[in-house]
Amino acid sequence: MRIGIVCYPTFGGSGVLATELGKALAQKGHMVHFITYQQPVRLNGFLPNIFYHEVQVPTYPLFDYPPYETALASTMVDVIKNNNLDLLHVHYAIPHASAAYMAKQILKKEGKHIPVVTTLHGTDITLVGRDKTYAPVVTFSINESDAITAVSHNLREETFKHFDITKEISVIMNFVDVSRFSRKPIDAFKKVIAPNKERILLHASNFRKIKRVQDVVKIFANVNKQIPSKLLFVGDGPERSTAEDLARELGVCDEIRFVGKQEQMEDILVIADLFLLTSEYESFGLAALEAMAAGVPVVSTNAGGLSEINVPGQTGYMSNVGDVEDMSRNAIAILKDDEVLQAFKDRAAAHAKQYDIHTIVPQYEELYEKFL
Ligand code: GMT
Repeated sequence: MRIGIVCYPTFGGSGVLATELGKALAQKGHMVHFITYQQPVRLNGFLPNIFYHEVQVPTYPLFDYPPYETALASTMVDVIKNNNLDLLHVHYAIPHASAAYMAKQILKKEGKHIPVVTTLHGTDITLVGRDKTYAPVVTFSINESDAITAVSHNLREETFKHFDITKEISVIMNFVDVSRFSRKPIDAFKKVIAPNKERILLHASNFRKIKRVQDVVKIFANVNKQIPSKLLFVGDGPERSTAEDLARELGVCDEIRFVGKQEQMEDILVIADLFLLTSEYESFGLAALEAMAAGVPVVSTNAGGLSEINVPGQTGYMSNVGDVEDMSRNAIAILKDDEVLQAFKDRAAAHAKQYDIHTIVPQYEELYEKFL
């Protein structure tokens, strides 16, 4: 198949998932064309049947807001026509689904039919998409897609709850390449982070308000009182300085490292003992699944789709949003004993296998085949 993939090229979960999907499809022999405004961060290395088309957005003195959506739709038309694409798969509804609708209508006039699959990821539905400045266009363009998928059952329900959707939404859960994440820890790296064999806790996100990173710091401060430990913060975003300030206030700054945005998550996750995810909402929590695949148990909130992947007492624990004390108790329960910790690690790694790339990617291929 010749497939066009449209996504955000950044470290966000939707971009990561879309890029990993494209790479997996290319490895299976499909021709995959990425259409984005920048090279996606996980699109590193060379694969013969992957193509990248950059969306150029020319500026003009009249434009306070250069019309990205128009540039995207025009690029879609160009790429679809010149590469004779069979299907367009857009990730994150805003503005990808409406740009795809526009491209589809233009191509229809020229006698070319292009099926559009829209995958809903999370905040496109639960936060940004619901805003009345976007909602009518989001609703319309989702309904105009030939197929709609959501990354969890929770997100499917949220979509029906908040939008007037007239079509079926299939759930295709997010996936992880288990073989890539099940690595041996690099000892030298572990020694730098935890020279006295402290436990390593880790949080990775885009540090947006919804992630509640201040809860991560509070949990760590509680854990650190009882168990010698270190905290790694991976990623960056608007709430980073809040986290840093709080760490200083709680006297744990020296035990915390902010390592910034990282591409090789597999090398970092594998040295961790516990992943903390304190979000107010997660449609799925791909970062938590990647942690589990690396054999790292997860202490998280029970928001959104997290309860679909984190199994209490098995792969980690879940608490209500903001219940820092409960999450601290759970973290300590997992970390305090070597044997207990190892059992959680083993179960987390085993659990992640059901979301392996080789199980989930065929579900997308099956969906695509319906339109060919
Ligand atoms: O808000 C983010 O964390 C980024 C966002 C995205 O779309 O880039 O992530 C969403 O999609 C991920 C991949 O499907 C999910 O794993 C995340 O749970 C989801 N984030 C939220 O729902 C907040």
